[in-house]
Amino acid sequence: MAPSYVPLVHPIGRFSPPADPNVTIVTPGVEDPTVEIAVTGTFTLRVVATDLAGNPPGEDTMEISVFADSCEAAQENPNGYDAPQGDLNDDCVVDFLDYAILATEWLDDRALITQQTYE
Ligand SMILES: [Ca+2]
Repeated sequence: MAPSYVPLVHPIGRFSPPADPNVTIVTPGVEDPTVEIAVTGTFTLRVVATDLAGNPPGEDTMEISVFADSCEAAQENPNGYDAPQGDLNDDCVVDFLDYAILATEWLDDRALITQQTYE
């Protein structure tokens, strides 16, 4: 997904409308606004601030990654993800579903126990 550049901060704390219709500024006009992003992906938030004295504007950007759920977010953690041992369906929790997977394959033996011919 292409980066989406979001709000421009005006001297009195107003925001330009986000360019992406999936991005909503929930609390405009406050010092630390809440921004909701309705789709998954990586967004670049660009903030430009000016003061009333007319100094040159300052700006910065930050990357915001939005995931489908907390498990996906944990698995994409750039510092690494330590999956729980026994999480056979990769949903970040060891529960009965993992046990069912184990039970389904209980005593399955895939070792080469009979003569195999390879051509
Ligand atoms: Ca699991």
